[in-house]
Order: sequence, then structure tokens, then C-alpha cells
Amino acid sequence: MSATTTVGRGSVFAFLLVICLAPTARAGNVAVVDAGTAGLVSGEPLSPRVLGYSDVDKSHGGAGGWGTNYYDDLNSNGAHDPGEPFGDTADPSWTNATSGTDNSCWMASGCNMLQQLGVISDAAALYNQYALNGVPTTGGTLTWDEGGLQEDVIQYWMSQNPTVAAGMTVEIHWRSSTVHYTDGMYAWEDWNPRTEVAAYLAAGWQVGLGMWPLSFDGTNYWHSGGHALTIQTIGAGATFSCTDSDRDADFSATGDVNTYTDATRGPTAFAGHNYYAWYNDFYDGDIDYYPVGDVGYIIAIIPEPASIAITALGAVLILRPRRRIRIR
Ligand SMILES: [Ca+2]
Ligand SMILES: [Ca+2]
Ligand SMILES: [Ca+2]
Repeated sequence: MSATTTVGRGSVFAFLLVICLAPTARAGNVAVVDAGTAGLVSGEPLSPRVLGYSDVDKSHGGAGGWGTNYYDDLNSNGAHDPGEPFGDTADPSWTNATSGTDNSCWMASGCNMLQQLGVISDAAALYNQYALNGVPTTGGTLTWDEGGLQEDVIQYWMSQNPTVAAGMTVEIHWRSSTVHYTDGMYAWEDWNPRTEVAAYLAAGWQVGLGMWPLSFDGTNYWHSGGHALTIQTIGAGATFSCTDSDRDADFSATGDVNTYTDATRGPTAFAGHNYYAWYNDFYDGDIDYYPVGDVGYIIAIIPEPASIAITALGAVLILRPRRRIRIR
């Protein structure tokens, strides 16, 4: 069952729960066999292109490149803390220049979603503000060196802008954590994520994804650190386009928009339910080589009144602990 909720008016922090930092082994989970539907699935709906796309990139113009930043570790704790100056090149005036991994893809995507929704006009400025000063969450205040989720950004921004937030709806979907395909792809239960995301886009919502590479040691699959993307279009057949904080356009895309190849599984009937999986090749551009991006998290936002209702599974979420894997 996909865990789904709607977050709006006055309850923006109600569903921020557990943080899970460690990669999670999947031994003992139920596996479903996908008979005859493996590989690329064509005929999925073609969604309209999001207007006015936003592409906040990680700071990458200096020595740090896309993956590393430098900061003045004023309290010498080996981490970037709120207010500590940072950049892609160390400043000679800093007293304790230190480097760290930039894990802020979730922050960039959340800011993109807000700009594409039209409630802010400068996503890069908001990103820089949050990257420096942090995004408060129930798990602590997160800056650029920590993983998070788009909802951290969106819900914090909503708390800072309650008048606008009162006119927004946020829906969050997680796929099952207990059922997967025999190839290790995790399944959504009775919910086709690609089709549903296309429906969101067609109805004017903004959508962000979270996905996690799979690791396999010969016995167990598990998800390691993942990635967050901002959806622009669900293509017909086997692609979607997005903006990606960790690179400029590559593969088949031009400009700032990236087009990645998808693969899906399902629908596969098992134990009275239909299962679906969705993944893509955001790492290497070759889905046949290694399907790295297992899409497990979808967040959608829209100004109210919401014109469509995707699902109504809030009660399920309340009963289940929320598993959070940080994405970078
Ligand atoms: Ca950098
Ligand atoms: Ca520090
Ligand atoms: Ca980019």
C-alpha cells in the first residue's frame, strides 16, 4: 500500500516522523514475480510540460564541483552548521576552511517546486538562504551537507508563509516497504506511480520525486543514499523530463532540462492486489545496464482548491511508521 496523505491548513508538521540514516536491508520481504511484463512499458499518458521550469543547481563553479562544498567550520565539529559561510571555493578569510559533501538535492527540488507553483519568484535565492541557515525539521536543522526530503523545504516554507500556505495542498506518497519484485524493484500496491504523476501534472500540480539506488550482495537488496528530482513532463512510453540539481542537461536533453529513460514493472497481480514499479537511469543513462533509480517517494503540491483527488489513504499512514531515507 502506498502511504499517502494530504498536508494542508494548519497541519504541515503532523507527518514528519522518523529519520532513518542507515541503508536498509530487505531480507525477508515478500517478492512478487513479474511474468512477461518486464522492461519498458509504452503507452503511458503524456503529461503537459510544466510552465516556467526551475533548475536550482548545487554550487559547482569552483574547486568543489557538483559534489563538494567548502565552509568555515567555526565550531570545529566537522559539519556545516547554520550560519557558517560556505561556497564552492574556500575563502582565504576563513579561519577553519573545511570541505563537505553537498547532499542538498532535496532542498533544490523543493525550492524548484515552489517556484514552479508560482508562490516564489527566485528559487535559487531561497535555496541559498536555506542552505546557509538551514531547514528546521523534527530531526534537526538541515543545511546543504545533510540529506532530506522535498517536504522538509515545502513545509518549512509554508510555516513561514501561512497566508499563502492556507491556499496550498501537499500530497505525499511512499511505496510499499515490504513488497518488491524478484529483480529487487520495490512495488507500489494498487497505484501506478507514473500514471498518477502524469495525472497530477495534467491537473496543474507540481511534482517531485525521490529515488534510491539498489545495492545487492548476492543475498539481500537494500537502498542506499538516493536522489531528488523535480518533474517537468511524464513522456509517452519510456521517458520523463526533470530538472536535476546535480548536473546540467545531458543525454537527450538540451538546456537545463534532463530527460531520463524509465522502466516500469506491472501491473502484476499478487495476493489480491496489483503491483507496479518505476525506476530510471539518472546515474548512467543506460537503463539496460543497471536500473539504479527506484522511485519510492512522490510529493505533489497545488494551490487550492485541489482539482483532483488522487487517493485517500491518510488513515494508513497514521497506522504505519514513516520510513525516511535521506536523499541527496
Ligand atoms: Ca559544490
Ligand atoms: Ca560546524
Ligand atoms: Ca541542473
